[in-house]
Amino acid sequence: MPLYLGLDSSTQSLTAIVIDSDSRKVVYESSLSFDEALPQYGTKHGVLPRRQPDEAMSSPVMWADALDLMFARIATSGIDVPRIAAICGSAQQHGSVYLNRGAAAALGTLEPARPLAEQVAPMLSRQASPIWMDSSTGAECREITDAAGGATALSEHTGSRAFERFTGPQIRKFFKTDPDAYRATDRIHLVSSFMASLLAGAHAPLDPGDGSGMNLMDLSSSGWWTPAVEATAPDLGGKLPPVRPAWTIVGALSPFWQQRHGLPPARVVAWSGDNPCSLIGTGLVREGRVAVSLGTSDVIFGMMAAPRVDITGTGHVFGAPTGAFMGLTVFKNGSLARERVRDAFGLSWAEFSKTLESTPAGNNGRIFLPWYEPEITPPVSTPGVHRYHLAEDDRPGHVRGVIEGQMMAIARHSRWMKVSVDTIYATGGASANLQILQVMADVFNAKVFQLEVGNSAALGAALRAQHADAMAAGQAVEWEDVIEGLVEPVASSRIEPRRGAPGIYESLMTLHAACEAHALGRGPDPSGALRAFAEQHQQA
Ligand code: ADP
Ligand code: XUL
Repeated sequence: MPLYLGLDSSTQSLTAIVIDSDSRKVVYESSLSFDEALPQYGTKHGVLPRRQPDEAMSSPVMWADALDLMFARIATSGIDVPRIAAICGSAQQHGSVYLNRGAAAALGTLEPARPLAEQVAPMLSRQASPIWMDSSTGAECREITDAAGGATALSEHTGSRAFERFTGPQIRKFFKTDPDAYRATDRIHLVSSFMASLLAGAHAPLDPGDGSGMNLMDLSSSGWWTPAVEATAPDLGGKLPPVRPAWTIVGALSPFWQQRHGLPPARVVAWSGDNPCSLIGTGLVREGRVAVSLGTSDVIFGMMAAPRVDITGTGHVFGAPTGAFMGLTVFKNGSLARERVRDAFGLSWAEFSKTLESTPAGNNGRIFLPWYEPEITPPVSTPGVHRYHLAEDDRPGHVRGVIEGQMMAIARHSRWMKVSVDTIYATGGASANLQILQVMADVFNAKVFQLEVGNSAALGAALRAQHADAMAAGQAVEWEDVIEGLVEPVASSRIEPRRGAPGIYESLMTLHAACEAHALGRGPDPSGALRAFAEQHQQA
């Protein structure tokens, strides 16, 4: 009766989920917020105080500290800890951790009597880690694109054109701004492989899912793509971890964890990114359906049997933990933008939801573009919110406007994935909000379900631990069997599009596209057309 532990080191928190593989139940779930549980690091929403508005850094020592705290909780949780057979993890994607030459030995000789954090700090050649919210590498993106043969070549090989948050451009910026520290770096990990290394007590490999968020990996071979590696920084090849299949066993849980927290020598499975893990945790192991994750970022993703790269340059193709591929499109102004609107009008989530419920589909032609931060999709480097036909003090107009604006952007900018969406699985913190999901159903003209286990990334990691454990034992294993019983949609949460609403959004989406074009300086002001739309659709 083995237990499997899945961890999710996300932007704002660390979550653990333990599943029982026989009863198909979650037997333990716990989450700790970095800002609240570890205030000494001074993060806000998991991000260190910003030196520049377009930079976003976090602390690898804090992530290690959180892991130490979480294992202490698990050890005293009352679950039958010796039954934990394998551990796998999920991490925010793209973030990079820079380790020095002493790290390899230090990882293997961690002292159980001392906290992990103080033993990790000396391993680093760079104290802070740039994370996915960073958008400061525009110059490096252009340099890499040119040197690697252009945007199309980069997309075709790595699955994405150059993106500011991707690890390659971030590594190049580090090399340019601090060449000595770059030279002193022996190994560059992603957050995922760094955390796996801490568990196994040795440098861990990357999996293709997280590896494809770097602008460095060749999708078809899951190996490093030499033109991109050479375009990024000198001697980079020797500093990158190897890429191995997602079900690779990295090692056993190291003596540090066994002695410090009384844990068994469980198998440690290669970690992956939160989106690849969520693909499993939402049960999308076949092509067709999509999931929308409303976390710190909003992400729409689905499985792809073969890589269909986005020629418009909006989305990404990543490796999937099944060995196939996944398509995804990422929006930076997700939960934090919703919070900005909620807070600007002094609302609770309950009041926010009530306002959403009492306002009409189409918002009487009021459109709000919530680019509080530089946006990933569409690319917006200078942040700023844009209001069309919307007064600054219009509370209901902003509440509905932010949600409709986000949902229409998600729907329009994911068309490149060529999935005809009839069912959406909603996950992430804001998927608890049924009124937000109603707007999603109306805009997409699709049924929306919540999932029984809301943290799909941590659940996906636990399911991946089970899969890899079976593979390591030489058992034939089907993904459908691995996910059985644990990725069920909550039947009572089924949300249908409301009559008449999808038609309204069909016409409003053209105007939403026109607002985006205008805000980005590429088209005329569509306010007149919005007034005409309002007259046609005016509701109380
Ligand atoms: P991540 O995994 O990216 O760190 P989560 O998926 O845990 O983030 O989501 C956290 C976010 O969920 C919070 O920032 C908060 O804005 C949002 N959230 C939580 N409850 C609600 C709610 N009832 N309505 C809308 N948003 C919510
Ligand atoms: C994916 C992305 C985010 C992060 C943080 O490309 O940037 O979804 O993984 O969750």
